[in-house]
Amino acid sequence: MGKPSLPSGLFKKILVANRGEIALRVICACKDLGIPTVAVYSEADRNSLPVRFADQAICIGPAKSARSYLDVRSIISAAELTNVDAIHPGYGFLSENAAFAEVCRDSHIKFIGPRPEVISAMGLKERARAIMKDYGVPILPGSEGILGSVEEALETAGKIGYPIILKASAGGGGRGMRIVHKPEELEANLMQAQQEAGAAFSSADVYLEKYISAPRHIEFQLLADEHGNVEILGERECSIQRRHQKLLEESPSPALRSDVRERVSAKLKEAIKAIGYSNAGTVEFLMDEKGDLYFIEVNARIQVEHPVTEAVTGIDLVKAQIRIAAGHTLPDILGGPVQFRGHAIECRINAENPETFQPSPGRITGLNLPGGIGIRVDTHAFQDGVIPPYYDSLVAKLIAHGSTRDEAIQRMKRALDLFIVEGIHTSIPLHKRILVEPDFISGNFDTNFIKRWMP
Ligand code: MV4
Repeated sequence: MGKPSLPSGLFKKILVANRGEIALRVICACKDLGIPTVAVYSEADRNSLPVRFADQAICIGPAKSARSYLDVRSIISAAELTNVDAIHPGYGFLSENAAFAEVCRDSHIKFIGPRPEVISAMGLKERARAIMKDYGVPILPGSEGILGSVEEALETAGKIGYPIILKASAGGGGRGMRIVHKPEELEANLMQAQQEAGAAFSSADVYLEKYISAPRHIEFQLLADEHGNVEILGERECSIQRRHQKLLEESPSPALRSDVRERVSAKLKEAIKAIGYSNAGTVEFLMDEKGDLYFIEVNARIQVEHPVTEAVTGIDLVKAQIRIAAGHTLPDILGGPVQFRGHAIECRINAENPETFQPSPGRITGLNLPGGIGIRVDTHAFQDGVIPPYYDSLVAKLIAHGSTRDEAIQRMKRALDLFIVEGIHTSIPLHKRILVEPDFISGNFDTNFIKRWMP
């Protein structure tokens, strides 16, 4: 008898538990794999493109997310009614909800993502931090585990030196953090951090780290299958952000030294294998002024900015997620060593006032999407389509690829000039300004770039 044959089949039908550009992106990957799709939509999204382009569509509730895209019972009912065998959660909404992944498992529907136990573990930031430390992934100096007392916090902070940052273990993405500059402020801040964490995340667990005041935000993309194979697909530079909302991402990072990239990638690969992680995934790091990387958190989902990695590697990450969930092996999916080509940049085009950042929902009365060599647009926007006020304000992602960073910047500027959206305000003018800033062009920036520039 030979080795048991690995599954080469795919899913019969996939339900897309999301909306907007990512729902459309998942439908496209399914079309490329020949898999029929079911769109679910709220009453506000009845006339949206995912509804038009999926093979079937089911209304799951009113506009408010809590009663539609976050309503597990509605989504599972739609899945059972349409007889799908898998659900793709996209990003946001239920994408990192371990309870939802468990309901899927109990309903015999494959959740396209990591196992529920792994989602839970990665959702606890202090646990993820401890695991990474065990496998030699660099972390910032800080508390060993959850803080048990003010005395412990004072002792740890005293040892590592101020400023320090208190983080809610169940928080993440910038929620539930407090910076403390001196010992006299520690007790009150710890009490408030624990109180707020308990209220917001139903866990009062808080840990402590050395605070880096002007870091770069760099994240590694990975793919991991259900057979222990892991590939690291390089990094993305995500420092151009405002209040934890990324505005522009690129790959490779203009600041990451190749020896640091290689060292961290190798450690990460071992850690991800040990965790039993499977899916696409992102591991976030902070870079200090010396150019060293420190782990901060794991995102167990496909991310908004995944197309920049797709551009430089040529790998369809959403297709890979689906094949991984169907039991395919990474060597089969990738078909050879990962190769990196050139440089890619993504601009997030939001429906918002470029000066005040206020949301600007409404009807798109005129639209011209750019194209041409090196340009990709991921969007659910269309002429006369409406951007509803209930969800995040992302209307399009504009991705420029070139053989060098300069060529990618030139192509991005050209595409922004040809990108016309009428009827709503967008962040296009803001992106045009960023791309001509000397500090952006030289690659000399950190997470304070926007704040410093438009206070
Ligand atoms: C930090 C930090 C400085 N020092 N941790 C914000 C998002 C969350 N993933 C972690 N965050 C931060 N953690 C230490 N020890 C600064 C931030 C931070 C930040 C990180 C990435 C991108 C943008 C940011 C904006 C403000 C603060």
